[in-house]
Amino acid sequence: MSECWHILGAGAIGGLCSARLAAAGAEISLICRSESSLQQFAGNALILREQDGSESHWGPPNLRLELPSSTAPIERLLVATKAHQAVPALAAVSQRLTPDSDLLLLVNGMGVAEQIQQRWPGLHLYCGTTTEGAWRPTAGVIQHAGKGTTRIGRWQLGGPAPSWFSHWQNSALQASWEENIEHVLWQKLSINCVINPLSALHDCPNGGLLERPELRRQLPGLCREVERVSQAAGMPTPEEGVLALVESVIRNTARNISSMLQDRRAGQATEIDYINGYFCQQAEQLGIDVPLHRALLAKARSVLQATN
Ligand code: KPL
Repeated sequence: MSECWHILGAGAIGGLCSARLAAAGAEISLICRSESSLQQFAGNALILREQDGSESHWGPPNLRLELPSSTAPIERLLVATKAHQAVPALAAVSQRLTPDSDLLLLVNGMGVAEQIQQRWPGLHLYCGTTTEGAWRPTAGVIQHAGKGTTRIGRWQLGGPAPSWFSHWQNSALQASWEENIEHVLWQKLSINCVINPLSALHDCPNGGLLERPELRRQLPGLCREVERVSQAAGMPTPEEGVLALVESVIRNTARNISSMLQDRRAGQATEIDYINGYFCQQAEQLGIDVPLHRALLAKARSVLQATN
């Protein structure tokens, strides 16, 4: 296989996908935001550290670093930035897209796909979500922290997988093709809009939400609101109920620091607007009152913005 992927987002997930796709034989162009972020890659190579301590180095010819201002046309683009960075990052390379470009959006939360579709209506838009665990100890180094699955589908159109999906299947990313990616993204959002703001506000690993009685008490009400909005939106709800699903994710990720808490601790902007903001907006459009989520969003916005 020799196929090219451009990748926007040199963070943990963008870096992990770059290394995994390069290992599967794809040619990767990792787009760095600026000259100074490009310079941070020692020897122009990306280093992937596996959980067993082994390391692989990815540089030319398999993986090249470039700037948005480079002129090569982009045929296939993976956007793996923070949700709020996706549209500005895409704008910086939009002159390099062609009428046939495919774009795969792999960001947390929801709402970015709609923004992209509105601004670049001709793009072939795909969305995905991953449960791979990775973090970036320093620029240019990715630490793999846990194996997960990656689910991908065509945004709003469904249909069969394009030929490039084989790059993902041939990689170690355990990718599956989804006929209805909106349902998958909504289910992820249902989980994130409960776990992420509570853990970020109370500065605790996910497990703390079951261990601390004052936090555990909040779960049933929040999950009931998620269930009501999901039903009104025509989204499937898990058979076991949203509360049981959220509790099982909390147990399975008990030691995780949620992405929102990681952002808070790093003093970075969080994805609250694309997780809880999107959820409350959907509820409002559907005429469902969600007082617990509205209060949680207001609290999270005021507290988390202070650290942004
Ligand atoms: O997706 C997550 C996140 O942190 O964003 C969960 C499932 C809550 C795991 O930490």
